[in-house]
Amino acid sequence: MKITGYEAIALNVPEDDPLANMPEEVGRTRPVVVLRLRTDNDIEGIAVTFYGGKMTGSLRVAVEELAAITVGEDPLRTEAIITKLRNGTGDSCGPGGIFTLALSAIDIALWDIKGKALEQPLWKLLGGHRDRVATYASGSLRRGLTDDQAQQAARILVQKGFREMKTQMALPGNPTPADEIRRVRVVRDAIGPDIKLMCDINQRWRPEQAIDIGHRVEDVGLFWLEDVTAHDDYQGLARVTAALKTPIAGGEYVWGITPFRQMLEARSVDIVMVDILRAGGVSQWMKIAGMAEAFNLPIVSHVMPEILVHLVAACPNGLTVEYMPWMLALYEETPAIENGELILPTKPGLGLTFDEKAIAAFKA
Ligand code: SMN
Ligand code: MG
Repeated sequence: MKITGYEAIALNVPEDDPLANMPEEVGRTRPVVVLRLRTDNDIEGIAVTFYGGKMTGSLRVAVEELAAITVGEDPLRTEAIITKLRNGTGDSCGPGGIFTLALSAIDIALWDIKGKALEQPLWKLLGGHRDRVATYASGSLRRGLTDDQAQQAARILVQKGFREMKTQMALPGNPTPADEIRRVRVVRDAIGPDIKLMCDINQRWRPEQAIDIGHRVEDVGLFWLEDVTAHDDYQGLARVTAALKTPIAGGEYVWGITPFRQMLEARSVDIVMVDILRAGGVSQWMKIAGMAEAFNLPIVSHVMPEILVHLVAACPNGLTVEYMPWMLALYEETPAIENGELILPTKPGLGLTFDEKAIAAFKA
């Protein structure tokens, strides 16, 4: 089998909130690039990449330039292709930025091809530890909402059957610690004691602020506090992690695999969150999962549940899948949720088919 062709298209996908219909800003879109990688036996591997913002045009070109280097290669030889791509760019424009975002798209499409060629769903190829996996609603309980809106959205998520959900602190404006604490308390009041509640800070606090507010919300019983300070302040994170009873999650902003070593050795986090696009695709995500396992730590996903469900379910230390629904509209069908758990697909590869009408409608 050989790679014969490719196409990358830039899209603007609505950043709406299909889970609780509580968007912070109506009509906002997210620029993304979708990739189709084709083989001589008519298999098409697909992938999505983003974080390019106003450079999404450049990201699309980068994906096509890397895809061109893969033509003629055997798509099952993932690591050989990754090395060829690194060499092809002089090995100097990674491990961060557009190179890695483009590499990740290629790697995801290669794994989709691998699954389709071997007629197995990706989660089984990667280890197949479980066939259903916990998931949490994300993207609804955002910091820009009022307390009332957050409560209303949280109740809708519970009614929809979610057993886990994520909210945010580091509220807009100049919140006092009391304002921050009130937000998680009102959400907890709305959902009751038995729903797992996570809270994302998106790097907006100082370590000492995280320790102060973290102590004050301990009785809320958060499942985790996420990205409480700058992602690469490994020692600062470690101080927060050591000081608080609430588990600290982090890692989505980290590029490649090597910084995870520093992060784990410094005991910066209790729960390792890996973004597949910043990590370098399926191949690198799985290596980081193994590293986390060696440190006796659980691993969780970031965005794109339709893809990440495979990876989290594959690992013995996979904890839960972030159900961030932004990209679901790109596909004809996405994994179902039953009793608050995602059901693993049985179709080969990613088990996803682009909805061609949606792709045409979202074209940038
Ligand atoms: C997040 C960051 C970037 C894009 C989407 C979502 C957020 C999360 O940090 O963890 O959901
Ligand atoms: Mg986050």
